Amino acid sequence: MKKIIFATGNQDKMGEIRSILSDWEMEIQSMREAGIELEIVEDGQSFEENASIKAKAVAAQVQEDGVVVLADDSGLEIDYLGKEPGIYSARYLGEDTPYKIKNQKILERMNGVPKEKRTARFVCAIAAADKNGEICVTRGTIEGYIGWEPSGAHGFGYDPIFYLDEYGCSTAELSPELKNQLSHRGKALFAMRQKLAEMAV
Ligand code: ITT
Repeated sequence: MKKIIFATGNQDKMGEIRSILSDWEMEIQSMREAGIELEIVEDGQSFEENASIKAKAVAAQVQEDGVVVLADDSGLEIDYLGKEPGIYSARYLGEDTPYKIKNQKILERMNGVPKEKRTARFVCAIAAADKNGEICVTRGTIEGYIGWEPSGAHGFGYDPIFYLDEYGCSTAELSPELKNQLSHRGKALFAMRQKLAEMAV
């Protein structure tokens, strides 16, 4: 393997991915940097399926040998809401709706719900593919709960309302370095690096 292309159009994710993989001596390009523009229909029924759909769609556009395409499909599962928004996290209330509004709506739906029923987790599936198809998929999760108000300015998306018991704050209040060490994305990418090394890809 001589290069990784990341099949994401989400700049916040891409920033975290670059930082998580910063010690890897490997060329890492975003889809846009690789000159690939694609509208991908994410119609899978799980994080793993959607990650695989994205990785395979982009890998099918790559001609060069030695290139592995990785894709991240992630989201927030809230137990009290039947695991919503789950795989629909980006589309919840509409793709272009600001997260301030999405987060407010979730807090409203959780109004009056006691702490023990506010459990939630971020999930991240990372899929790897090359031009011959899927290579493997990994998953990482981080357990937490939905707080009572948004807090913190780091991170993105649902970070301001997702709190960690061990730290007593939201993941938007953690330093980016600490979030990346603990996060669903950090864990899934770590597992993916190990798998690719074991498989000698
Ligand atoms: P790509 O498909 O182009 O990668 P996307 O934003 O559409 O970008 P997903 O379908 O995987 O990506 O949706 C992930 C959503 O889950 C993301 O937009 C956030 O709303 C949420 N999410 C995932 N990881 C998160 C994190 O670390 N912090 C906060 N929210 C997160």
